[in-house]
Amino acid sequence: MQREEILPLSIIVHIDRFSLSKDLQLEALQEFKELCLSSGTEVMAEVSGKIDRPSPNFFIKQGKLEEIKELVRSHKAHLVIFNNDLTPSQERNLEKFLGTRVLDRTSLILDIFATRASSHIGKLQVELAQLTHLSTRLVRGWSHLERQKGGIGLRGPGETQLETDRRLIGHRIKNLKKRLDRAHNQKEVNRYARRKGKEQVVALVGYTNAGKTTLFNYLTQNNLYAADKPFATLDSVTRRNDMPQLRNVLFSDTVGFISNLPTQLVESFKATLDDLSSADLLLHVVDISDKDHRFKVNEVDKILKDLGLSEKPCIRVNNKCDKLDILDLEDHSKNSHNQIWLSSITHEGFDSLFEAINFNLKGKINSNWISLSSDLGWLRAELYSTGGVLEERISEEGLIELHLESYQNDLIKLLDVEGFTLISNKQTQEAI
Ligand SMILES: Nc1nc2c(ncn2[C@@H]2O[C@H](COP(=O)(O)OP(=O)(O)OP(=O)(O)O)[C@@H](O)[C@H]2O)c(=O)[nH]1
Ligand SMILES: [Mg+2]
Repeated sequence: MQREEILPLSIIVHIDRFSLSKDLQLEALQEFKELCLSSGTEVMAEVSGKIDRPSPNFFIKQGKLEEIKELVRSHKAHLVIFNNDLTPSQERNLEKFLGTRVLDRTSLILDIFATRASSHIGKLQVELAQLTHLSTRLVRGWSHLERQKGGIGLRGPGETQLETDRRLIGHRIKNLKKRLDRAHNQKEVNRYARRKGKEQVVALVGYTNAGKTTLFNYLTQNNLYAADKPFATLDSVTRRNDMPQLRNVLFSDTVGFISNLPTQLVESFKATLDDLSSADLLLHVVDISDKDHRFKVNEVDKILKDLGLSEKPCIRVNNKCDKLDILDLEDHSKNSHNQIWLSSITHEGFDSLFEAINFNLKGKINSNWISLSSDLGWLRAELYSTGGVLEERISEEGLIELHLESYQNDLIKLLDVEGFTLISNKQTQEAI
């Protein structure tokens, strides 16, 4: 379908409906402005205000309406963008009164997504979101379409144009869903292949612009697109870890979240976000230098809860520490297994991240004496290759005994191997 074109000169309007504090209101306006700029429009003026109850006809009150009209006139603006969701009739009434195009927040975000989607799945998802958005508008009253007769060859017998439009959109939505399912089944196969192997998946999640892709690129030595603008990433990508401190780990980079994410987007991206449910561990990446980070952390937590991911093991990664005055990032008193501090640009603080990831995926490190039966020479070699063997001796019965340092979960797996016996220590055995 055709993308709505955003014209260059715009007036942006932020109407607060929830009585936010002055600071939060300014932040919301700033974020909205960045969204508008990144969609490729020039912002000529900003209007903000507050309402308790939106007017059904115009959303805003008469005074604001006049103020915006005057700004449109003096700046010769082509477009008024609202940081709110408008009903189709409010949008139409506003367009008529102001004599310009009017976009609401959902249309704006959909528009940005449409320009950024590059992969096959990404494009399908955005089109599905746009069509779903459009179809609600059709149902809720695009009565003018009914007057557009003459679509020869398009209409079924006795249908009005509105019915035809709905039917065509309905078909297209169904078709898109089918194609998306197929594309995801293909990914499902890949996921199954991974499950059969030894690999574990660590997914990066977080608010848009937190630095997920920059962190991902370092961990996997990739070169995906990262940029100082919202929604730089739209497609989830999974790649093998490239850090020697981690073994058998895959990292997934995902689309960033934003507050008031349009429902159509969440629905359409559900399949992509569903990938998160198969992850073994989440890294919640936070831009700790952003003074609004607490609000953003809450928004991300809310979305994770909606997606049923609250119970998933999660490490909070406070990123962009280089922008703050934190002297020693390796100071472990600040770090724990579920919260660490680092900089994806200077690469400080990563030892703590590796430790936390290993702890979450594999449990504690223990050292134990174990014995191997004579046919387990291959396992002895494998254990040596992990670097975990501290000492070796031969028992009185002639068995190989190794003093082994290993992660608890690895050790549990080894206990299934016939001929592998744990000799010590009592404490570990109880823990297992
Ligand atoms: N100073 C500093 N800048 C960083 C750091 N990590 C990322 N950035 C910058 O932050 C901006 C956003 O980074 P991305 O990696 O694209 O962020 P993202 O979370 O992937 O964003 P979306 O894909 O839009 O959700 C870029 O300009 C990065 O260079 C960091 O540790 N320190
Ligand atoms: Mg990204």
